Amino acid sequence: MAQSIKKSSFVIVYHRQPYEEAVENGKVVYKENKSPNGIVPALKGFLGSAEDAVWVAWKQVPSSGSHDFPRSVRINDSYGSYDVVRLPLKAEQVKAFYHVTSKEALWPILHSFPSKFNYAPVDWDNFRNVNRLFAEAACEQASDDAFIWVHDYNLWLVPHFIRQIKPNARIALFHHTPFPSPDAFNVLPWREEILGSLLDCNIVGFHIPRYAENFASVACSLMGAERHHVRDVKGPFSPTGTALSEPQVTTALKYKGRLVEIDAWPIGTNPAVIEKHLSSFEAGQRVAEIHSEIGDRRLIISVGRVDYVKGTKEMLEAFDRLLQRRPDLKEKVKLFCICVAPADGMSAYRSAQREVERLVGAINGKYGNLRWTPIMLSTRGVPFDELVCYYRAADVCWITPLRDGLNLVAKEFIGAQNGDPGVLILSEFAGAAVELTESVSVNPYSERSMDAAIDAALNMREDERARRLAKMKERVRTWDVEHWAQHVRGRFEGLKVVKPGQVRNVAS
Ligand code: GDG
Repeated sequence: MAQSIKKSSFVIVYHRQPYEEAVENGKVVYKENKSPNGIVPALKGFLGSAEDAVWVAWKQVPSSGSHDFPRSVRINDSYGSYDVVRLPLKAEQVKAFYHVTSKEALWPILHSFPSKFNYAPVDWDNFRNVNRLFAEAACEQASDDAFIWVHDYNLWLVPHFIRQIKPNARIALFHHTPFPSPDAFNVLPWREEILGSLLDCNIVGFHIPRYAENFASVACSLMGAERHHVRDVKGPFSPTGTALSEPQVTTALKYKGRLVEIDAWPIGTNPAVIEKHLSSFEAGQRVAEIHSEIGDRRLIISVGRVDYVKGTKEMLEAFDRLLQRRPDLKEKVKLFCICVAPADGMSAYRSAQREVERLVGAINGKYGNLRWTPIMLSTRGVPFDELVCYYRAADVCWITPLRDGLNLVAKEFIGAQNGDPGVLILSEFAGAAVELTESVSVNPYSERSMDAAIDAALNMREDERARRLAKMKERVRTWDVEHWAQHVRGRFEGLKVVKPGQVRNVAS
């Protein structure tokens, strides 16, 4: 552990710390997260490869009294050596900034649920202030022309504050969520301030072209930006024919004499690590155990956080109808629903969790008996080593979000398949659906579509399952997290400072 002194040329700003902090034998330890997938490991891949990289995150501190912890810690893990700088935030700041403004006001709009937008409790001054603190913490670490990479909507105002402190910094902001159409986005009363900050970036990133186009539409219609460069959409995306397809995508906007680049590239997973783990003796044994626990039943798996956008309620209702419609499936099918409960204080998700628990209880009560419980629900996280064994053993992976930025679970399931090919049912409204076009595509807003999808998955012949899986496996392997990293690095390197405060992309 050491204080960071040197200014860094590469700073990542993401609200979460990239490890689990625990106290063991009276000593604070920083444990590496086990999963090779998700936002944190994807970003850590960048830290190890940069010599003087810094990660800026928050750390919650007591509301009153002193708090004594090292602001900066040196981490050495399998990704390399890097500094993590922790911004102290009091519980009430975290609640107002993250639990209320981010989750109750911004999240529903990002996911096109204006009816859930909750304006009343928002303290926008607090949100702005926390964003300013993040920007100041990042700038303290960064050299004048550093590359500062900000992540997600809860730090939307950070680029604006960085630009004020460091006019020559190269700033990117990546969205892990969808970006909605102007009709939904414009519900936000702070829309000009948010857009102004995003247009202070050099690059604004999204998972798929649709979100990039939505952003370009808002920037043009609200702020008077102009489309500077538009190109045809090609791999890994399907340009037409799916709910989130876009045939063309804007790659640069002109705003106040500056170029703001737009990037659409989806995060990948690490299928090699999943395959390696699953080829171990222990994993093989665990998969065999799961098969023997399930017996001659078909195993359906559904994995995600408790969140109304994830469509768990709609999936459970479809499972209820399935058991009602198909008495032949009695005792022949088991749904393992991993629906991880959020951290305390997230009132936005409390009713979603209650609804999931109520439905599971009702379905098990309606169809189950002493030999058979149709649904096994886990609101606790399952260790990653175990999760991938369930992916491997499952016959069907059922992913039905009403909206989802991408959905990494879908890609992890594909990456874990081997032997008897499993079927992926994937909502048309998950960003990953534009890549995984051989999944059984489903519209979670339509009961008929939901019923047809689960029937198709359970009835699909082995040759058809194998054909679809082979195509998706190739895609998940090709467009993996390393490919994402290479792509992003390429875009960063393409940025060239031409004169103070101005940046252009040499490629465009
Ligand atoms: C956001 C966007 C976007 C889940 N349950 C367990 C577990 N997980 C892991 C999965 C996967 C990750 O959590 C979930 O990733 P998703 O992409 O599905 O969803 P979000 O958490 O909503 O993430 C999303 C993503 O950012 C990336 O940009 O795709 O759209 O909402 O890696 O494996 N892991 C373990 N136990 C569990 O029970 N170990």
